[in-house]
Parts: sequence; C-alpha cells; structure tokens
Amino acid sequence: GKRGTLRNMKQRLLVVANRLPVSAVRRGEDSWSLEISAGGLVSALLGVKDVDAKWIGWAGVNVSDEVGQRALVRALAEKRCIPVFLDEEIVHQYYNGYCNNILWPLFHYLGLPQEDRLATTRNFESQFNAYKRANQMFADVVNQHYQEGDVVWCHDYHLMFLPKCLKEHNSKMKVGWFLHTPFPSSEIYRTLPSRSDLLRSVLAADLVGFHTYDYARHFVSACTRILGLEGTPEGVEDQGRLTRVAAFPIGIDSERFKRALDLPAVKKHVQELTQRFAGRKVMLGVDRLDMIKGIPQKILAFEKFLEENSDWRDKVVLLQIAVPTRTDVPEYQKLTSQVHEIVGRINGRFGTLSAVPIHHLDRSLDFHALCALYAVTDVALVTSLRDGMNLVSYEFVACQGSKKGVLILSEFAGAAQSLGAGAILVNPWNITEVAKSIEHALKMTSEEREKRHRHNYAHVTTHTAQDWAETFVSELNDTIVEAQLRTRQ
Ligand code: ADQ
Repeated sequence: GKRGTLRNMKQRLLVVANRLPVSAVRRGEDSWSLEISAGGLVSALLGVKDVDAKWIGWAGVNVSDEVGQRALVRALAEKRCIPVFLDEEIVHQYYNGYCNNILWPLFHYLGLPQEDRLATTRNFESQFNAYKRANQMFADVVNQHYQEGDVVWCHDYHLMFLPKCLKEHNSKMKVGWFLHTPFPSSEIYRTLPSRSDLLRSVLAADLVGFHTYDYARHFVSACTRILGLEGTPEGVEDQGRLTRVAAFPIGIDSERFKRALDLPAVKKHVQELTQRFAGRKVMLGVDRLDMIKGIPQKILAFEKFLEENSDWRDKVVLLQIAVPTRTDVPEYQKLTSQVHEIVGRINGRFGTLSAVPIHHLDRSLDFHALCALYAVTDVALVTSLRDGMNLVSYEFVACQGSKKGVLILSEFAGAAQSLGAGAILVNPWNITEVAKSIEHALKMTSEEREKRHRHNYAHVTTHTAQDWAETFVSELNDTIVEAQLRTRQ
C-alpha cells in the first residue's frame, strides 16, 4: 500500500512554516485571543483525508515573559498549533533581513540589494547567521514534538536550512520541503553568497517540491552547476542518495468560494456592487502591495488603454485592492506612494465630477466582500513581474461560474502554466501589449469568453489545494518507502 505500515492509522503530519495560521492578541498577563486565518494552506490541510496535522511556526508576536509564553502555548494547542518563540533581534535579522530583504527579491529576479555594497556584505554575514539560528530554533521545536512515523513538511524560503537541521538530529525523519515562490534561474541564484549551504540543506530533505517544472529544473541546474552533483529525471543524486525533486502546483479550495457565493449576505453585496457600477465594465486587481505584483505597470497599462480608447473612458472602472505588507521597509513605502501618485494623476486626467476611472484601496477585504468583488468583475488583471503561482487568478475563476469573465494573466506567474489556455497571457513589462489585451478582453465575444472560462474553471475546480497537499504528502511517504527498499535490496 501507498502508506506502508501506516495504512490503517492516521498519518501524523507536522507542518512547519514561518508563520502559524493564526493571529494572536494578548488580552492579559496569561490570556490570549486567537483567530485562525483561513488561508489556502489551512483549508488544504484540513481537507486531506487520513491525515492528522499539527502546525509549528512563529505566532507573529514577541513574547518575552514565561507566563505569557506558557499561556500562548496552551491557547494554541487547542488550535493544533505549536509556537516557536523568536526574539525581536532574530526577527529583525532573520525575517526582515535575510528572508525579506535578500531571499524574496532574489527569488523574484530583483537581484541582491545593491545600494551600499559594503554594508550589505557586512550585514549579510550576520543576517545569514541569524537565519541559521532561527531555523535551528524551528528544528528544536519540531524535535520536541516529533514521534516516530510522523512526516515533517517544511514550507518556503524562510526555512531552507531546516531540512539539514532536522536530518542531522534524526536521519530517519521523513522530511519534505516546498517552495511557494519561484526558484530563479541558476544564473541569478548563484550570486547568493550562501548559495551552497542553502542548496545542501534543502537536499537533505527526502522530497523537494515547486509550483512548476521550470522552478524544479532551475533548482536541479543550480545543484549541478554550483555543487557539481548529478541531476536525474527523478531529482538530484549525491553519492548514491537521491533527493526527489518534482512539481506540485498548488490550487485553492474552490468549493469554499462557490459556497460563499450562495450566502444571502454575499448575494446582497453582489447586488449592491452591480448597481453601483451599472453601465460600466468592472476590471479588478487584488494583490498584496509588493514590487513583484507589477501594480504600477498594471495601472500605467490601464492609463494607456484609456488614452487610446476615449469612447471607453466612462464605461469602465478599475478597482485595485492592495493590502499593504512589510510596511516598515522603505522600499515598500516608496511603492505605496508611487502607486498613489500614478492613480491620482490618472483620476485627475480622466475623471469627471461624477466618476473616476480607478478606485484604489490600501487594505485587505474580508472573505465575503472579496468573493462578491470577484463575482461582479468582467476582467481581472494579474500582472505580476514574477509570482510563484498566484492564487488570486484561481479565486477569480472560481467565482465566475455565471459571469464568465476574462482573466488577463502575466506569463511570469506560475499560474500561466495551468491557466494559459484560458487566460490572455501578457508580458507585464510591455505596457502597450497589456493595454491591447484590455481592449481585447472588454470587446471579447461571449463565445470566446465562455470557451476560455470553461477551460480555466475545469482546471481550478479539479486541481484543488486539497489535491495538492494530498499528492505531496503521499509522495513524501512513497519516497521514504522507496529509500528503505533500496537499502534492503
Ligand atoms: P502571495 O504572494 O501572497 O502568496 P497569492 O497566491 O496571490 O500571493 O495569494 C494571496 C492571497 O491573499 C489570496 O488568497 C488573496 O485572496 C489574498 N489577498 C490578496 N490581497 C487581498 C486583499 N486586498 N484583501 C483580501 N485578501 C487578499 C505566495 C506566493 C504566490 C503563491 C502563494 C501560494 O507569492 O505566488 O501562489 O504563496 O503558494
């Protein structure tokens, strides 16, 4: 059987990610209130059959006193979560520094920080050391809670050092690692000073997963070129030990969106929005406010479209919902004011006393409001400059069962590989091309729209987050079984 001797038992799974899927607010010396954030990962893992999952990660708050820590551990236990306590200095160096200032931009092809080379090189050492220390702290918590037979699934670029820490402690532990961002071309990756250490650590895992074949291929190339190892169709081989490398494209819980659309509150919201924008086509962008999402490029393309299609100026509106993230980083503050400036200029240029062409909101929407917006949208605009997958494109498609709107999608989002046949694919850097695609999308015949939508909808509803998690976990189990067989033979 697929799950070997565990066939009749619930598979225990330890999910390790930088952030726990909860937000914690301290109410008193020893009391906390917790809210579970129902993101894709959570619902993916809740839906996996025969798996008993626990989460290990940082709760997003600094708790330095023991009373507070013990109380948080107790509160989180009820949500099947186990906290890793990181102090302020570690968070600054590991999370803000190494993860978000170095790995995130590099993996999205923005390169290493360049403003002050010397300072960066000096910081780099201490930030990498903090990164390793933080990963060891995650490993310590995993080791405390690990029981024989558990599988451990590590997530994302924050925890590339974790597989090695875990295997050094217990070589029999089944360890998987999945990257949610792109893995860049080895020509970009090789600029990273700690390139070899990180690759060797990831290779300590039994299964390494990416959203697309391209990312998996880039990773294998990095291992062959930088470490001189051998790439095989199965993965990477080092002195007879195989690390399996494969693509596991993530999906969404499409049923959750369909169910939401049937709720009276959401229907009411849909009705209000329909009235509000009557007589105008609705275009929508939903992004975290991040440089990788190409928000300025998107808005400039919309401006070009309005410039060249004066008859459309009072017939279309662009709603751009951008949740601020990493607001303490100067580059992100700069991006916010840049976007505000462009939006202001365009609204000043094309707005009238009664209407403006762009509504830009700096905030996050609750799930029901988001579903309603997706449902009333005629054209969704996803123009990421690079994006591991991009779930917004999937969520939009899931909510378009009746409207059958058009998706304009960057070819640099992982989602382009799965929704490419239904979406209009664009190079987000080519503003002329994106403006033309907006025109194409708005004027598209209903036959073409339906055909494109059918393709996307079939994909999104049959490649769900649950399938993704199930496939990864079962393949992680298989990898181990195979490895044991090989040593027995
Ligand atoms: P993100 O970069 O966060 O994720 P994405 O995949 O689009 O990008 O997911 C964003 C999520 O946040 C979606 O569920 C969306 O609904 C929600 N969201 C965004 N803006 C919002 C707003 N204004 N209000 C409410 N909700 C909002 C990373 C990678 C992606 C990869 C995922 C999953 O960067 O490429 O697809 O992880 O692996």
